[in-house]
Amino acid sequence: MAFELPALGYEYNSLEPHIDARTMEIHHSKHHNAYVTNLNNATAGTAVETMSLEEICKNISQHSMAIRNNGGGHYNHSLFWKLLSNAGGSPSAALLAAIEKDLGGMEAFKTAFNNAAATRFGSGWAWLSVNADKKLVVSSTPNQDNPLMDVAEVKGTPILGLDVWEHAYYLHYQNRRPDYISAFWNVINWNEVNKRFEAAML
Ligand code: MN3
Repeated sequence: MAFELPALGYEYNSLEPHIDARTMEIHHSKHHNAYVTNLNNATAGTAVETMSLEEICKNISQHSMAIRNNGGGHYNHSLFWKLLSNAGGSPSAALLAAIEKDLGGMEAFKTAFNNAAATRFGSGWAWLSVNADKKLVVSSTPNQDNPLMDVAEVKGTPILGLDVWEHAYYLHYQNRRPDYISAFWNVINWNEVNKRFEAAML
């Protein structure tokens, strides 16, 4: 069973002006699509092609670099599209309480997350995850790694992530990654984050 490019669930222009339609179109139909194609090529005819992306990530150190990069890329982008919305929303009371307890409040969390996103050298991601102790942690990963991977410095179940590869923002923001990071806060699908937080706390 081959891996497939998921539909976005909204229009390419839905997130404007924060993330422009052209960037969304290229990011989804070209970049994400290439990760899916390359993952299928790397896993065809092997046991890996029937595994879930979560399973693959969990033992990523046992897989090839092609599977790490493209499996990570497929997992990360499939999650990222769901975390974006023009519908607004806000963190649930339970999530806010955990942010207060584990990260020192919403402002401290935003500062830590923005800092993780801004200081990731080269390409990568910023994350908010629930770790094995059911605590919220902010981290960043290089390339297409993520906190599910056994190679991640900070491990956990990601509930929010931001792609800081240049392909995610360069057409509209050029070198202004911090502007893209602040715009991201306007298009977070908090209902999805809340749902993932609840599931990760079970
Ligand atoms: Mn990307």
